[in-house]
Amino acid sequence: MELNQFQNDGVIVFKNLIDGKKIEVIQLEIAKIRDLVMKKISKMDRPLKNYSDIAERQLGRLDYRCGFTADIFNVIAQPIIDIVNSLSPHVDFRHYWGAIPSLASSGPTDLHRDIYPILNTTEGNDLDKLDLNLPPYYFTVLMPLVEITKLNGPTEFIKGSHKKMIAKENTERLYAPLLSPGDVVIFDGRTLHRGSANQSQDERLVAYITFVAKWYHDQTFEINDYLFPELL
Ligand SMILES: O=C(O)CCC(=O)C(=O)O
Repeated sequence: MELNQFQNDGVIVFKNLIDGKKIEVIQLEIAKIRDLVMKKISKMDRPLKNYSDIAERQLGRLDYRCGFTADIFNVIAQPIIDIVNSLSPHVDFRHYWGAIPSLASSGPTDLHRDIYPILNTTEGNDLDKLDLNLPPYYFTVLMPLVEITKLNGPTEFIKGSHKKMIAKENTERLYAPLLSPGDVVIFDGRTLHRGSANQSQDERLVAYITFVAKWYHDQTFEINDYLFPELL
């Protein structure tokens, strides 16, 4: 059932997958990382340029991938690793953690896929047949650490777009699940999605795990320019 839904939509929500105690522990751990990050970047030019361990997609929409070393991150990842393996049993994955806080009043991101076309034969968000014929080889797993409401900016998805070479934003209905801490969203990296604007007065904090096939060249770490080498 879950497998069917995921294959059709390219995105699936698991309600209450992580218990409240564990959520509290990662909230505390990420707050420690956040303090270090905010202290350092408050003295820098913004939006930040792209580093291997931190990016600012636009002013106030950060993405950091450093400091996730506490054991709780392994504990929480384990059941998710099992789900990912069941969704794509023929692919061998590695994974890494990150967090995407969008600060109060930050704008939306562009609609995008998390993967690039393997053969580099298409432009923009378009994919080639080859990209669609592969089994899922890239998953993004979102874990909200605050309530996600219409106001603070749910992630919006075009269901089924992971199976389309060309998917036009304005012809499709966007799916924007409202979520609570403990819920988990898993989507195929080919699924078109975007972060919507945070129109609230509070930070919208979402942790994530990226799962990539071991053969996939993830360009995230290619830059080899770390702002927080001490958190590696
Ligand atoms: O911030 C969001 O809701 C979107 C996150 C996103 O675009 C991504 O994980 O690639």
